[in-house]
Amino acid sequence: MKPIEGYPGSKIKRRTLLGGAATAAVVLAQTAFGKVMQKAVTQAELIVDPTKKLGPPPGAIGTRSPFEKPFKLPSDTSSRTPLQDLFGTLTPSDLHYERHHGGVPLIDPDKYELLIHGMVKKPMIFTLRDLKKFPSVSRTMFLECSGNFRGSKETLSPQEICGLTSQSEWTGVMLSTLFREVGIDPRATWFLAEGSDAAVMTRSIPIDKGWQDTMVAYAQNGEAVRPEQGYPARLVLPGWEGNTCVKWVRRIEVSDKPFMTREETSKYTEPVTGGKIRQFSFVMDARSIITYPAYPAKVEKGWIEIRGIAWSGRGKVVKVEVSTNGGNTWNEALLQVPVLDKAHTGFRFLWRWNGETTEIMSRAMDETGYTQPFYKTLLEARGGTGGYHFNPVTKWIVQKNGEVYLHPEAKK
Ligand SMILES: Nc1nc2c(c(=O)[nH]1)N[C@H]1C(S)=C(S)[C@@H](COP(=O)(O)O)O[C@H]1N2
Ligand SMILES: [Mo]
Repeated sequence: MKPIEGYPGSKIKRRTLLGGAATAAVVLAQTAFGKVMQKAVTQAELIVDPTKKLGPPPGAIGTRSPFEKPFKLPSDTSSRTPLQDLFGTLTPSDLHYERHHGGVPLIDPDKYELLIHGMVKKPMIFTLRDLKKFPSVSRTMFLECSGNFRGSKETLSPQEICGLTSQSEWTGVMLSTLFREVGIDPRATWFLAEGSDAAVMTRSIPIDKGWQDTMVAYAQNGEAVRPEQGYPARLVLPGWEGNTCVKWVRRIEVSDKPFMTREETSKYTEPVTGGKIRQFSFVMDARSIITYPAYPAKVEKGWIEIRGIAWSGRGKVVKVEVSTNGGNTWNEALLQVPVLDKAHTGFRFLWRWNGETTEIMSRAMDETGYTQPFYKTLLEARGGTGGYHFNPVTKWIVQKNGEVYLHPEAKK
């Protein structure tokens, strides 16, 4: 940012602009993110004066500017949302995190069927057309994998630490609507949800959650659910761990007991103190993370808008506090309104950095009074081993030279 010399009437010199871009490219080129940026800056130099040449006509499908290259960091089993590259709280569908136990199946929507059977009056099969005939509901909420924590080294970005969460507007039919169609036996207490991927992933879910707010979603952010997110239909359980949100859902079996599937016995359980293991910990606890400034960003002395997101599976976020002095004092951040229930909520705090090395961090509070725990407290509660549902306060160290790194305490 700089004032234009001699304004009004003066022209910005082309050389000045390109010079600025080239410097930025050199600084950024030292990181992996920088390599992508550098390429984009080089392309920019090909553009002469966009006011002198007719641009291409409207296209059949929109594109992202070639200058913007957010990516999902895929591994064999998951890929993560680049939280540090996003603004606001809606995740572009192609940047929604992915977690697959058996890859992504491609399902023909005309052949899709959802069977509901077990402790019901009349078992039924619903086609996709059937699902779309019922009254529909849209709801903006987050999904989060309960395995959403990584903290092995200082050079991790928000994406690498907790990019297994994303937010979409989901549209579909309430499961309670389908429950009424089949007539649930009043003695039923659980149901099994089964996916039609190579993992045939299954989870047992308390029937109350089915009646309360579980959705069979066929649309995401205004279009059909993407194959990676469960096309043509998936379950979305507001505020509950991502694993219960069975994708490519093909079967629901109503029962009076849980089914004790692999994903709720050997997986998706976490140690607590006393050598015990916690099972069926469905709800995602409140969490927040500063996404700017955060690694790999570099900041300058002066005013900085600290930005981030906060969320809770138990309800609305009511408060986010930010500390810029290692936790000695806390300031209430501004929440972006409207604050939605069980949804990513943007927060911001204006900070004047004096250029000295310091620690910045955020902690979220939800409407149940739950406060996001510190790393050490949480680790102690888990008998020193961590596991799923690990939602600690994330601390960033802002160094004198403006570089930002993850606090070395986060070693899990
Ligand atoms: N059928 C099926 N459903 C599934 C999975 C899967 O592998 N197969 N992964 C689960 C896990 S562990 C998570 S965190 C979420 C991820 O949803 P997403 O890939 O749309 O982000 O889907 C859940 N539903
Ligand atoms: Mo997950």
